[in-house]
Amino acid sequence: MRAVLSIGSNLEDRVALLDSVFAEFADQIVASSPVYATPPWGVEDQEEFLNAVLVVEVPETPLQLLRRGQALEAAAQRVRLRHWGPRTLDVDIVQVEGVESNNPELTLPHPFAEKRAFVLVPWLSADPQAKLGERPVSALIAELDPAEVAAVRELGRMEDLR
Ligand code: PH2
Ligand code: MG
Ligand code: MG
Repeated sequence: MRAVLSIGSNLEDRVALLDSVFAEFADQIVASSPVYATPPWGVEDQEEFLNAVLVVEVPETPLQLLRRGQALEAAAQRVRLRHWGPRTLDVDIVQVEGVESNNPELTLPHPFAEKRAFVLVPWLSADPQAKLGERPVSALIAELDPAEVAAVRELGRMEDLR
């Protein structure tokens, strides 16, 4: 199954925490974006995030993949301070090819993906042909506030930031 993961961190050693996800999926990564510095979205009075997107090919079901991401979050000692608030590590499943889900624990595609420059900009960089459902990610980016898109700043590839 092919899945798109959005990963983020705005607490502690952000590069190392994102890198724990790159390491977990090492031989299953089909494409990956650079790491981006991104202004906090939703709840704005918190530290800047680092974000990246991984396209992975894994044997699991979507819920099993969710558990794998949650195990990484737990290993990062993630604490849930508040909704959309600061976190050591967030591993979100943006899309699983061919899958729609209304499971409250795992809605697919991710309900906010199309509004978030910090997801779409890295995703397009990882996969220039990317589509969210039927819609090209490039078209979704064109509908966002250009200032939000411009504020998503490429830092470099994970292998150069380690
Ligand atoms: N995650 C959120 C809320 N806001 N903002 C940025 N820039 N990056 C994130 O990963 C992020 C966010 C909830 O998961
Ligand atoms: Mg999230
Ligand atoms: Mg999450």
